[in-house]
Amino acid sequence: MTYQNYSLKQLQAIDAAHHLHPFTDHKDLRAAGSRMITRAEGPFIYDSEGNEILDGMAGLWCVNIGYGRTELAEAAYEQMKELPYYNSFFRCSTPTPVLLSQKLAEIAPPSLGQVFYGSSGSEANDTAVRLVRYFWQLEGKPEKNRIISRNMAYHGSTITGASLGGMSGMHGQLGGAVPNIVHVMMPYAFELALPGESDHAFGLRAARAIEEAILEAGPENVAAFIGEPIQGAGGVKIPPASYWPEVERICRKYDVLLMLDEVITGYGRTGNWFAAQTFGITPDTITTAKALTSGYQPLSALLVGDRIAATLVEKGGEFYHGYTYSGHPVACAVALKNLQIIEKEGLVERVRDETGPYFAKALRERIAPHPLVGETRTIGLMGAIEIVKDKDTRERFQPGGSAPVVIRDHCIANGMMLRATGDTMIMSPPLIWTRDTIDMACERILKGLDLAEAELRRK
Ligand code: PXG
Repeated sequence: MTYQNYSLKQLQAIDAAHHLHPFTDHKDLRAAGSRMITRAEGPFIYDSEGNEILDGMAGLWCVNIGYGRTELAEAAYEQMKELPYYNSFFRCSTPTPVLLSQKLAEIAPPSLGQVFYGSSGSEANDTAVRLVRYFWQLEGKPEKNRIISRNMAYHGSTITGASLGGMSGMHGQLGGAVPNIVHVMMPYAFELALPGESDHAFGLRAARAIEEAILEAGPENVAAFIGEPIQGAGGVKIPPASYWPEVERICRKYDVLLMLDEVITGYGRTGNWFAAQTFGITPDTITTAKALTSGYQPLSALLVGDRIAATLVEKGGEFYHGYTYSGHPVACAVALKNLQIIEKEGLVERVRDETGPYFAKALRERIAPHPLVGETRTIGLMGAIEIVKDKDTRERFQPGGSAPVVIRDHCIANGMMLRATGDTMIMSPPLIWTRDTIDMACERILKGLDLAEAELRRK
């Protein structure tokens, strides 16, 4: 690549002049200059200055098989040579999305055997909303179109994604959200459980908030409930075991469709192919993207349940919906190879049986005792560290999450990439992490916490 001819300062200047970044305060960024990540290998990323950083976020929750996998590059290269692009409209198809659909049907819960492709999680959620609302029209119930979501949910950044999401900052900038979407409480026991309330009871109470929203609207007006099995960008909020089965029961009771957004949790993250399997529930749709290709190509797959698919096929006629890149042959070739690698290396089982439990223990025994840590929680290779000023009272530093940003910056300076969101540090490492990588991560995080504590308590 020709970027080697540019200095970091030059690249930063061009970046500042021409590049509008996602979720970024541009004035801040342009004053500071962006960190330039230039290459990556295995679990590590490297910046332009040669710093090695252990990537605790798998890129952005996606690089599940780690970096530097030449097999994926070869799969893309071979497919590009043979057929770089053709569409799946107008009674055409290409082989790789066909074969990928078969593979996805094999690993998905049994009743979710059909797939609609897009290029991003946001697109897949747009498709899901359109499909669910069209389903009820076809069933003769067009008024059944309200969708229930949750506070702090993240479902993408298109207008539909942001409307489904429960981030108030995003809603504030929309200038009008997609109508008929309402939000209920999230199952976040650390902040929302009542004094003395058990996890089990809290999970049931959080599920009941969905039932109340259904009854308030009237079940005849409610199309679906959508939720991330574990709220990811919102802070790795892992619901109590009682939550999802109760949500499923409530949805079935009122004939409200259950939509799971597994853009983060799909493809092994929780120790099963999908978190639906981890929680033992069967939704009507599953949104997936990210780790479907381990981020090596943009691709999303909406898994569609039998009930919706049967109505669409039997009564739907032409569904006026699709993207130029639906079923992109190169992205699908890369996804097929990625899934093959996950299977061949037994990464899903490894997370379930070995690295997931080790990660949980490591965070619990080594990170949780730190004076800045109120709680650690994990599921599979997804983790959260709650940051508090006072361990006993759970008092936070200033609201708005400035302390976690201080910690994050110390961690990055010590070779550890993780995210700060609100009052929580979050992690979602590649599934190739071993016990040794987890040990290395703990050491680096502890160092970051210590340095941050000295800085925060000085203020
Ligand atoms: N659903 C979920 C659950 C997601 O996490 C999307 C949908 C949207 O996917 P696309 O591919 O359109 O971005 C996501 C994306 C963060 C962060 O800060 C998380 C995401 C995206 C950007 C930032 O953790 N998740």
